[in-house]
Amino acid sequence: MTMHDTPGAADPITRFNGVFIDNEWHPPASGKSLDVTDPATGAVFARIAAGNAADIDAAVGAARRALSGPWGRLSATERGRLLSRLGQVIETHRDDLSRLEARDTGKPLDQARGDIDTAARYFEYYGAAADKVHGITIPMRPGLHASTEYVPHGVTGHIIPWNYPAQMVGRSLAPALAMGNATVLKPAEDACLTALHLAELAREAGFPAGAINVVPGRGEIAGAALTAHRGIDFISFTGSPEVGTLVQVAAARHHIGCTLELGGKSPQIVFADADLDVAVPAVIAAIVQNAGQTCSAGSRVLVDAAIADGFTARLGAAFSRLVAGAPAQNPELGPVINLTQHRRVQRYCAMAEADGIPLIAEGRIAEGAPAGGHFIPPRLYGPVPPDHPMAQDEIFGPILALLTFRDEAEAIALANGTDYGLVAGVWSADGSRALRVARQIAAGQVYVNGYGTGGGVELPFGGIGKSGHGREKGFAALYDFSATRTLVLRHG
Ligand code: TXE
Repeated sequence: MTMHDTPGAADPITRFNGVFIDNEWHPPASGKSLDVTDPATGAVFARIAAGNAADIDAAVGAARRALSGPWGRLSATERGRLLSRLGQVIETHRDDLSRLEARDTGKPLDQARGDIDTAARYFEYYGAAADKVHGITIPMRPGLHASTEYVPHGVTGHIIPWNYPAQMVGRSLAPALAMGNATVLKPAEDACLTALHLAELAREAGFPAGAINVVPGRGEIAGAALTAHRGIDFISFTGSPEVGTLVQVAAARHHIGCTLELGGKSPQIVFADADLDVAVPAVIAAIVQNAGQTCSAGSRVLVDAAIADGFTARLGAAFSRLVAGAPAQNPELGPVINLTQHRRVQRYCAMAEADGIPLIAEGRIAEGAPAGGHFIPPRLYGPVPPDHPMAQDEIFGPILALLTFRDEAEAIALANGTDYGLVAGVWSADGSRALRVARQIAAGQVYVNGYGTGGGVELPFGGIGKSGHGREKGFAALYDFSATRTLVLRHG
């Protein structure tokens, strides 16, 4: 990523080459822009603003004014209507947004389409929910009336990653807006064009100035400025554990809350009685989706030793049919986002090979895939020793680690044997066993005989341990993006 002194070259997409504050595009205070690279070709195709602390300050100021302006005066129902309208506007721009998302992230076009639909669904869901967050009344002694209500934090800061830019805007901003917060978003420098486009669509949907402000830029500059700003009342962060720690420290310095979603090393536990016709494709989809660059990627498969040989053969055969390619080639998976990620994934593969971990199966890179693309053929390794980095670290690539277990207790111990705890899958025809095991897994979400099924917008999501804390999605996010106010009235 290179800095330029002159934003706005003729060739690359420069339509979103600004900071979006108070419903208007502004040139960044730095006067500089950042190159955006197509992960499938390695070529620069767009420029975005290199936002800095001055832009963040202007955005926070706009958000604060919005709270006491037209945005802050809307009722919950009116906010909900705007959110629902934005969901509809997103759908009318589905084709443009999907193409932009596929180009920016390198993912196959049909996956990008699904992402845009999910982004729209977040706005629709939280639009409908905005006026349904009820407080309670609390029985007290005679003469006292006590009740609760949910009030917005104020200005919320949102830092999101590059793996699902449009979806993340919906997931992070929609519940915050539903509760009446005014927002400042710092999208990721590696992929943020749809996030910027969505800000413009929010204006089209009728959002008043200052409710949504977007400042792209480098994490250590614009992101750090956002977390350090005294005018922020709550921070929502999705990204790496390392940066998550910095965010939490910054939040602690000014005594505000934060939600951290920091990825995972999510296990899929396959018992001997599992329906493999369903489990095998689901295990593959969970690691191949977005080339493994998904916080909830099922990156470990734990297999009952009793079926390990047959299962491994079946999974391996399916793995070797997988093809990585450019979005236009309609592959199962695209490239990884950049050279840094490419090197990181290759480093893990080299480590596995150096440590003698067998490569069970490998997919391939499509013929004619652009030479500059960051493609990695999906790989299945196993058996992987439980304490090996392949079984412990979030690799964020299409690399699946296979481990075996002998009994239920060992399966649970392996599943819980990392620092992470985001999602898990349990596959078994025995319902009581599946439930018994699911309840002993230390993770925010556990799926039985499915993985990530249902789209997830409605389902509370978040981690424990190194996966972070706080909950997004579903009604849980509405509670995280607000504070309980208790009202007590003495009467009579
Ligand atoms: O993340 P970063 P990176 C994991 C995944 C991946 C690794 C590194 O394992 O391989 O993290 O990815 C902003 N103050 N996940 O380097 O740097 C940054 O600009 C404030 C899992 O891309 O954490 C971007 O907007 N903000 C994860 C966002 O943080 C800062 C998704 C995430 O970038 C900052 C992504 C700073 N000092 C990566 N430095 C998931 N949970 O799904 C950077 N940022």
